[in-house]
Amino acid sequence: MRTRVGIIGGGPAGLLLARMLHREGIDCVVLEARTRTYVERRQRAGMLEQGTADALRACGAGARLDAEGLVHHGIELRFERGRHHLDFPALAGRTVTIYAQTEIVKDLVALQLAEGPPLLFEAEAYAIEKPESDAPRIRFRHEGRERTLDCDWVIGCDGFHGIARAAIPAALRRTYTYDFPYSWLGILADVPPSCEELIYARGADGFALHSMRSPSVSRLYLQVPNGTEPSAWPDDRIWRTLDERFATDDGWRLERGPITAKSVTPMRSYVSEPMRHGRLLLAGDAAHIVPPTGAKGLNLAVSDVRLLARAFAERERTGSEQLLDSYSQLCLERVWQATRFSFDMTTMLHAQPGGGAFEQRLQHARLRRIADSPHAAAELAALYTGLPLGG
Ligand code: RFL
Ligand code: PHB
Repeated sequence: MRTRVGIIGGGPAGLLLARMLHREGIDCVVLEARTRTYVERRQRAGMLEQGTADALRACGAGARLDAEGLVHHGIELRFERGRHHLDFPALAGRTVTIYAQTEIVKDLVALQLAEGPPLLFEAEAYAIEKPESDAPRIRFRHEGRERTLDCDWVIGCDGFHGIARAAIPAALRRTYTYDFPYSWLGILADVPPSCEELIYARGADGFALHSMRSPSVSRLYLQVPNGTEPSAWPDDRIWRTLDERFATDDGWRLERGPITAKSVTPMRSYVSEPMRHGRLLLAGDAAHIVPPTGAKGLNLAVSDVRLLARAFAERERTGSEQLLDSYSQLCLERVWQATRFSFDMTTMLHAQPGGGAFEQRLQHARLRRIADSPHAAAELAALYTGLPLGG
């Protein structure tokens, strides 16, 4: 097999890039290790920056997003039993949209299977050869056979556990990692959300987040210790802990319903530099991970591929590789801003295990500053709703 751009990974980054390249008339192929059912069911992100929603619309994947996505004008910060609303249009001139990553993946898969370019499921890449040459090659397994895909360019959109990052020689790579000393227990529940906007709560003994998937499905998260097994959290314990962490003095109530999914996610920051080696470029979780408190992971993946698609389109039209040459640097500037923001949100809202009264007073001072100062609130709103693309 041969193509111009070989894309490893059919998550949101790989699928959106394929769609954007296809619309520019640039030939590409997507290899996805898992089945279609698996990638369409993987429960993950839900909060889209305006730029992310606009990018999906611009490539023809906006119909269901516009019909079913929930436009949010702010978030609520909850601490010391009080509620503080942040008004995003007033503070940052932008809104955000709640639309599940599973739905984005379904929309992009359906478009790609209907209109191309080729998307192979159960096609696992196991080697990238000669990335520094003009003719890199991907080796992969598909339908019990070992096959090759010859490319002009290889894009690693294969997530944190993929193979692409390791195809950059270790001597040329720098990685930066921070593991937070807590995890999130996430649930889906068949109950209408108890709020109109997302609630980020610093409860007395830890963090809780109230998000949603639709007018009838709630998505909730709880801070739990690292190494927690979901089975240690029967439904009743989850609801009781959520009640405690969201408790206010004005009698707000969390509605309960049947829990349909439960999983634990560790909280990690990770950045691998550079994001390009010869004709291999990385995008999304393959190059960087942020803790979900800032809701930035999917949005960063989409920003990467928007820049990539723009760079390939420029090369196609003018022959210039200037944007491709600055791709890694442009992405990493944004990635570090998001890493910093996600770190600040995470450390401001979670209980530090073994943390003393001093740390807790500092957290409350940070939260209080955001609640009281329009400048501090505007800074949070600008970063949460998304920085402009640049480039
Ligand atoms: P993905 O989604 O991991 O997709 C990578 C794909 O590559 C495939 N693959 C391979 N294919 C072929 N050959 C190989 N050798 C391969 N190795 C791997 C995999 O099967 C997979 O299909 O990465 P991508 O596309 O970069 O997308 C990144 C996002 O998925 C991720 O950043 C977000 O989900 C993070 N995230 C959130 N981001 C947000 O912007 N807003 C949020 O509200 C938000 N909430 C979250 C989140 C992540 C969470 N978890 C579970 C980590 C909430 C949670 C709980
Ligand atoms: C989600 O809806 O899954 C979600 C929303 C906001 C976050 C993290 C996760 O910060």
